[in-house]
Amino acid sequence: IIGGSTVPYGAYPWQVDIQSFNGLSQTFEHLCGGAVVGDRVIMTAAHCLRDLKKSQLRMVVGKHHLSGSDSHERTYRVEKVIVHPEFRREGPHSNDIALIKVKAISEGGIGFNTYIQPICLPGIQAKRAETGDWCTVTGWGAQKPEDLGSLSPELRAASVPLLDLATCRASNVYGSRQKILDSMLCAGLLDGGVDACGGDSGGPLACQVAGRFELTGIVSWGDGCAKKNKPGVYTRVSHYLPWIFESLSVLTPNVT
Ligand code: 4AZ
Repeated sequence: IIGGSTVPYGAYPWQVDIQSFNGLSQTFEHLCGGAVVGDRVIMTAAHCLRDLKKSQLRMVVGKHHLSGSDSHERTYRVEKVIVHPEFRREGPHSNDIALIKVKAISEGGIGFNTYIQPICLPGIQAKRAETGDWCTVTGWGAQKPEDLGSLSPELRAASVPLLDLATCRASNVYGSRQKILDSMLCAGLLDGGVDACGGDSGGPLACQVAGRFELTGIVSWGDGCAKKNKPGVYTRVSHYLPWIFESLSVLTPNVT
């Protein structure tokens, strides 16, 4: 996160630290962000998961400090991953969305408390966040655009306004409809200085609507970080609600 600040522990209790196994160091290391959306379900960006096997992934919730452990953190292994079937790695990542079901711990799911809470999905018909609304992007990603590898030791947040697609497609911004699809969303300042960056991918862009936070976007891509006229590009979660509900019914079948 560039141009943001550290947050108090528990302020964004849906934030997930997605880790992958590094064979060289023989440890799990930060890979991406994610968001808790259900009792055993986490949403992230498809591009985060690359060709990783389930056994190479770990989900940590209730986390604030990237290294060392926090009082309420819990770590889960992965039971099932659903990557959007039309995710395209080439060009601008399209359909950059995935759902992860965590393994139960003695029949329990992700138990919720002050430090671990799900975030709401956008409503189907309800009022949603709109252009000009200020939303919050969170993560442990780089704090300096020139130092993509430097993660933040503590969770950080930045406030960014939602831009409309016409602004984002303008010739001095991303320049075309082919690049910025209707299924994407741009947020940030055209002057630059505030943005998500390397290591924030997959994490939530949360907007407050009628007094509660909802998951409006997923950190997906951008031309660099915090550059003038290059706002962050997010997966527009509302575009995927039908796919999300279909996938949730596969992940959490109803026994009756
Ligand atoms: C990345 O590499 C990345 N400024 C994430 C977000 C943005 C750019 C790059 C958006 O994970």
